[in-house]
Amino acid sequence: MNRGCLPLAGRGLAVIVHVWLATLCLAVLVFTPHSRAATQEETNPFIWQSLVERLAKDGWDRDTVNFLYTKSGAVFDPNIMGNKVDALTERRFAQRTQRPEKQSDLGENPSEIPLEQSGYRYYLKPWVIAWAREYTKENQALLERAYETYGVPTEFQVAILLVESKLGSTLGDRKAFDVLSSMALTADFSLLEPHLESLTSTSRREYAKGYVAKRAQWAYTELSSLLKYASANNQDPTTIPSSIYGAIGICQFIPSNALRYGVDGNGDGRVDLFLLEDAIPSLANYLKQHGWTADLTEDERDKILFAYNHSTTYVRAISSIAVQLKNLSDDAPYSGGSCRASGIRHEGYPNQHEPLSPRSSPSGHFSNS
Ligand SMILES: [Ca+2]
Repeated sequence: MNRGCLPLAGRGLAVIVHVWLATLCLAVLVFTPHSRAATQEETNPFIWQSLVERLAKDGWDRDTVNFLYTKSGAVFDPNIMGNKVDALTERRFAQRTQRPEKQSDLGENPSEIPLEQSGYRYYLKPWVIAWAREYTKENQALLERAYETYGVPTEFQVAILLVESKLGSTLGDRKAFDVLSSMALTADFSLLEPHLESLTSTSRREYAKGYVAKRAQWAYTELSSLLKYASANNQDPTTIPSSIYGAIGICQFIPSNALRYGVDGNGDGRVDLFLLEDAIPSLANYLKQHGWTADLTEDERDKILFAYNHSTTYVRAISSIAVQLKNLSDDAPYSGGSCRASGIRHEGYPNQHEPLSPRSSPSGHFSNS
């Protein structure tokens, strides 16, 4: 962590907090709140204390961070991590106990699942492709500019935006601050353990505990990045919408990648990944920084797409969508190199999306890590 920039980031947040305080006071005067049933976590004002202390130790202003949790009303949701841990633990130990003769019945490599039968089939429907083509035309100037600057063909830009956020129409129904805080808090395994259903043996518990330790650390790093991102862009970090695992914006970046690859495309001094003018060049910049060039082989291109999202089915889907967009564009001036839908490979590369596991669905999945 670059602690050198934290005090500045902290001051930026402090300024925002003063504005929030004024707004909050006004809200209290205007609204008469009605009581409602509160969860145990909501009634425990100290549930976030360990996170507050940890962030303060890493250079954030304690009062500011404390206020963020109070003001946001963030509720600890153990199920974000818990559901994933239960699923992974069950899968891990089911595999270990699987009889050899049964393994051949499992359908094997998920990369071989036809796209039409995969969770990506929606994106291959003719009307969705047509929609993406219209979107391409409507945003031709932005897409072409990103192509000229970063070398990523427009059909790949649009294919990724389509799958990541349905061209910006679905940006997640969670809040990144709440999601990442909840996951980071599970560094204290005792807070998560009562919510887990898969810990039926000592070995399962040890496996789950080890996994949670790594992912909680990942979430803490992303939470810190979210605070930096919000501070740098004068945003309220507690209100930024996200996927269930904290990916933000039209291109669904995890916060550390928003910091690393985000581009101020419209020159207003901020990186706003919910704004197309910034999201498109940020996406193209990410791909270029991961090696995208004009003369990529199919394998090289697939490896870069796989980094964006650790799913070989995702890579095939993106390639297939790009092919169809490219074919539709042949009757009009249109950038982009050749592309062919490919089979899959490349297991095990680091993911620009978050590394929890293969995504369970095409949307709201794990983002770049
Ligand atoms: Ca901007």
